[in-house]
Amino acid sequence: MKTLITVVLCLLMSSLAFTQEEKKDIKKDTTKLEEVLVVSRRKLSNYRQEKTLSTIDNYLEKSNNVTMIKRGNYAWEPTINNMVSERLVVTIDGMQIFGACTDKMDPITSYVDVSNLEKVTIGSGQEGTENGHCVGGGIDLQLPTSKFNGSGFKSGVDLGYETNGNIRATGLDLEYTGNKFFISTDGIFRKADNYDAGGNKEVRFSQFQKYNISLQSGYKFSETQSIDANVIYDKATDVGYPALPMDVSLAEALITSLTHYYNPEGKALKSLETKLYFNTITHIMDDTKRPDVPIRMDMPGWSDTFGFYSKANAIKNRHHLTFNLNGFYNKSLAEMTMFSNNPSEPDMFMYTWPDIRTLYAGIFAKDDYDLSDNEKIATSLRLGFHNNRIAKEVGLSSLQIFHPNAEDQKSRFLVSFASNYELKKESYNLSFGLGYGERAPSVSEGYGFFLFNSFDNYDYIGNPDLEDEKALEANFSFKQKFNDFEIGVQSSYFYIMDYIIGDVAPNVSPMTIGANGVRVYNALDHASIFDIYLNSSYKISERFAINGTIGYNYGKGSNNENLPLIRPFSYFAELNYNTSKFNVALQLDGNGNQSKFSSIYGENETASYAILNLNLGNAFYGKVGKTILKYGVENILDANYSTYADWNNIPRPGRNVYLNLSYVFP
Ligand SMILES: [Cu+2]
Repeated sequence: MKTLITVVLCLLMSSLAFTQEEKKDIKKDTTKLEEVLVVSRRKLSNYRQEKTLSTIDNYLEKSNNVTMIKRGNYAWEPTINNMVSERLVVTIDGMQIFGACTDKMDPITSYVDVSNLEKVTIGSGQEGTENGHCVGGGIDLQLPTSKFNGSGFKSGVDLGYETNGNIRATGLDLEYTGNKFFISTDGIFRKADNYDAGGNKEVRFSQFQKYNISLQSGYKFSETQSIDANVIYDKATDVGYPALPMDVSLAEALITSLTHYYNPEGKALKSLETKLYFNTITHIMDDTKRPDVPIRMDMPGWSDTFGFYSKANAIKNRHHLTFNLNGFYNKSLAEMTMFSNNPSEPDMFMYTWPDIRTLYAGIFAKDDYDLSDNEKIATSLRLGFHNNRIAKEVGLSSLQIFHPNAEDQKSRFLVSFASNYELKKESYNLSFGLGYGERAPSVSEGYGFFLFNSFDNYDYIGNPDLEDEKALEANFSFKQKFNDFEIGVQSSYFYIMDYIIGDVAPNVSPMTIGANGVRVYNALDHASIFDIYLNSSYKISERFAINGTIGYNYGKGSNNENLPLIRPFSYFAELNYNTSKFNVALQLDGNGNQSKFSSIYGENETASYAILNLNLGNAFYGKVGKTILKYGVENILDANYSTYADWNNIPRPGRNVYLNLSYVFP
């Protein structure tokens, strides 16, 4: 292990005298706190040599600030700056959508696939508030923009196979683009059996199966106006969650939107985009395949969201202005039925989310002001009204057992603002910023009823009286180029007030058989989270390049305890060789041991690990199309390991050989 760290450090240091050109299709700028990952899956070289049929989860995981929490081999939960979903705003093309699982088995990212998306925008901290309020950051999964370029028919086929887990994936897309009309459709199917951890140890209940289809169509009325309709249907069945006591028999989403675009010419207003949307999610958990459960349960959940946004872009002198007026209405309902083992006793039924209605309306404004040709100040503000209502009366009376003063409604007024200075020079870039943001508690934090958390083995009860969580934030980044060498540092610090987390309720007995007890959501007076990443790259020659990243993260609460799910020391290094028709990359990816774990929240010390991956790609250009072949070996040394982000330490996949083939018919 130590030798590996030394190797990484040497790689970073040795490159400490030299720069790499910005890779064309990577658009990854370390000095900005907003990162754009282009889902360029049918290109030979893309960010960190990703597979063409890689999942969105895999894409996201390559970003510095993002870590994926894994409860199995499917539907990973993204975190930004060591903060989980409640502290983030995750949207699909600006649309709010909320998972229907009380146990976080269905993050939003699990309801789309790479075939649906064009790019992913990741904003760190208050840079992520364009679509909603957050503390940790925002992820917007962006759909393809409409095209009216008359390029005619186009199609593509993807085929993928991976040995570990016998993963099969097939994708097909067809598109027709005229001058006034376009239609495109795509479908993807993925099926996996249980995977093996290092040393051929089968991880039971790690299988999954899903398909996703989407249809997008647009019509251009005039030079300045067009309309676009989009439907995504995503259905996962037979999804195993080895880290949890239950699996999922159905996770289904229908995501629809209608968008109007207005792009006037020769005016200060450059674009006006208005979207109306609706999405509905059904989530059914399943314990019938588990051999021994103390009691059988049915736990379905539903989430429906209606919403709109209207987004304007304007340029006036040196100001680039963005406005976004948005609103949504969400209905979240989840139930639990416990089937008695003794036929003479009645089954028990309760609402785990008692039909919570959330109404939000807000406005966002941002001004990017060019101080000079290479200096910019960006200032943003979001104001919002947020209201929660408990629609099931029995849900309110149940919560009143723990919170006697709870009312059926609660309204909040939320504020976020941020300011960022950026300097871009020939050889270096510099930026720093300050921000303040607030967020409302999530449905589970506010209104959840006996939600079992298998991480710390407690049942959780929501708290309708929670204050807004508030965060002060400072960030800094710097990047310097020296000929062929480039080095960058990026860092952020969050001081979070009223940090929401569960408190043990000593006199309450849990509903879940075998649970340690009950926790009620409450807040720490404050908590601090800090992260710093050092990135470097060196272009050894025209075709050879190396790049590396090391990261350090820290998180502590006002109770002097470590916060849970804080990433330990991490490193990544890659040596790559690129030509226009072939590339190869050798990667080293690892973490130090997690010495600052949070035992009170169910963590133990996760050991250090390092894995090696080899990725290769070939491009063949024929008269009738292009073929991209990607293949390689992941975890070459078959290490048996788990990371701090693996729920209940479920081990990661061992050695895996993969092959992805894409054919693009022009
Ligand atoms: Cu679930």
